[in-house]
Order: sequence, then C-alpha cells, then structure tokens
Amino acid sequence: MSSADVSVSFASPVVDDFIEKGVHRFEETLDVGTCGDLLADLKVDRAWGSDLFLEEEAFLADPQYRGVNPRAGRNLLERFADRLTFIEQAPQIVAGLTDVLGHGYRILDRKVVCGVPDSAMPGWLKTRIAGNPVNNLGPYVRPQYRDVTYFYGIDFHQDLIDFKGREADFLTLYVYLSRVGPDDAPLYLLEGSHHLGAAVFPHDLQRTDPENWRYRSGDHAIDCRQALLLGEAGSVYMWHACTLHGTQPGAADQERISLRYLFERAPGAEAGMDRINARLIGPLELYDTRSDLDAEGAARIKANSVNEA
Ligand SMILES: O=C(O)CCC(=O)C(=O)O
Repeated sequence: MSSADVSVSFASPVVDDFIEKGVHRFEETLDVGTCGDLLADLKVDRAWGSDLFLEEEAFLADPQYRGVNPRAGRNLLERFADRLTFIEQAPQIVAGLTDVLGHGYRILDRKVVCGVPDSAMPGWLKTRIAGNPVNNLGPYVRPQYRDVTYFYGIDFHQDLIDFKGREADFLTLYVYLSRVGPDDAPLYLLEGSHHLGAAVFPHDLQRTDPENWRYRSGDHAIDCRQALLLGEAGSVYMWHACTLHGTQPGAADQERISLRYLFERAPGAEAGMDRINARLIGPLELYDTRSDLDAEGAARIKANSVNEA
C-alpha cells in the first residue's frame, strides 16, 4: 500500500491525538511472529553484552563524541531493508502517517535503537556517565558497532533536538520488536508537552505528583500527564517532534531492541500537521536546540529529570 491509495482525513482520530496529546498509539499491533523473526536476525549480528564497548584506555586515548551514530553506509537496518514492509506498508501505519503528513510522506531516518541493560555496562563507563542527561553510548562503543544507537537512558527531550533550524513538521514512529515491560527501559512521554513548541534542552520540569509534571518554557507553564509506553511485541507509537520523552537506564538483564523511524512530509503537501502546529503556542524551530554540551560534544552538566519518574 502507498500513501496515494489512502484518502487523507485531516479530521482523523490520529490527528486529534496529535493535537491533544502529541502522541498516538496504534490500536492494531504488528504481527508478533514477524517482529520476533526480524529481532532474532538482528540479534545474530553481535553479542549485545559488554563486548560492545571500548576499553577505558582506548576511549581515553581519543574520545570521539560526534559522528558516532548510525549514518548512510553504517546502519544495521540497511541490510534488513527488504524485511520492513510489514511495518512500512501496514495499512494502519500508512493511513496514520498520511493523516498527519499528507500524501508523499518520506522516511527521513530509520535505525535500530538498543536500550542497554545494566548487566552489559562496564563499571568504568557507568561511573563516567552517572547523572548525565543524555546517555547515548555511541562514543564508548567499538567503531564497528556504531551502526545502532545505544542508550543507557536519556532525559526528557524533543526529537527536534537533532535538527537545528528545521521546522518541527516531522514525526517519530517507534516499533517495539519484543514485549516492553517496566524494567525494559520503556519510553516515558509527557502528554501535551508539544504545546509549548520548540524548546532548548535540558527542559524546565518539576514533578508535581507521581503522574504529572509542571513544564515551563518561555513565558508559559503547563501541566503534563506522564505516560509510560509499555507494550507487547509489535506495539507502535508515534509522536510529534516537540513531544518530550525519555528513558531510564534498563533494569532488566536483556537489551531492549526497537526500531526508530523519522517521517517527514513532502514539500508543499497538505497535511494534518498544519492543524496540529497551528495549535502550538511556542516557536516551531530553534537555531540552538541544546545547552548541555561543551565544544567537543561532551556533557557539561549533570542533571536528569526522567530518572525521578
Ligand atoms: O530508546 C530509547 O532508549 C530512547 C529513544 C529516544 O528517546 C529517541 O530515540 O529519541
């Protein structure tokens, strides 16, 4: 199925979810068996334990903080491109994406994301990154394994964080390939947080009770309900580029391997995104998206809200 076969419904429940909460959960999950087969084949490629990481001395000899994420030509998912139609052509996903992004939407990025469990983390690395807001482990991973993004938790952020000067007119689609329970580094997401538009990371967040956060940006403050994105294999979520979300370090013994897509609208396409973004009260883009890094790209602050969730 292609987006051209689907009628655009700018008044759809998917668009309503984006307007109200900045996130949509697909009721219909993907085939569990197909997810399991893909996951098994992705896993064959390497041992997902402590062997992923450089020795401390090797890291310290030449720390590299930039250019350590998957990119064209170094992306594990490229080898599995012909196995992804059950996701990319699933009728409910094509219809949902078409509602939000209009006809002709495109894949901006797709990659494997691994939530690294505590058992795989070398002691020196845990000590080094303790309390950092963004624990993307790319700098510490052996170069041959940098075709996947590895996290040991990441504080609440917007996916716009990686797109200086770009309008927040794209979305993230996340596919759980295995069951994700509370210990499997599930995504935490703040519903409605996109209403304040693009904001510089780290964000001004105060937990008000076990389920809610006060979020301030610019002259505005709103209350956001915290949602925990749990689910069986085949669960699919998508969210707005300004929706705050994050993960805690994985507490289970097993890695959590998921697929992360970014989708963008075709230039000039009419899309539900126009209605969604018309309701935002903050800016749609930022020149500087983060203030947590030094000139080399290393963390220069210690702070983390999602670990209080
Ligand atoms: O999967 C994770 O642990 C974090 C993913 C995330 O927040 C992201 O990719 O933006």
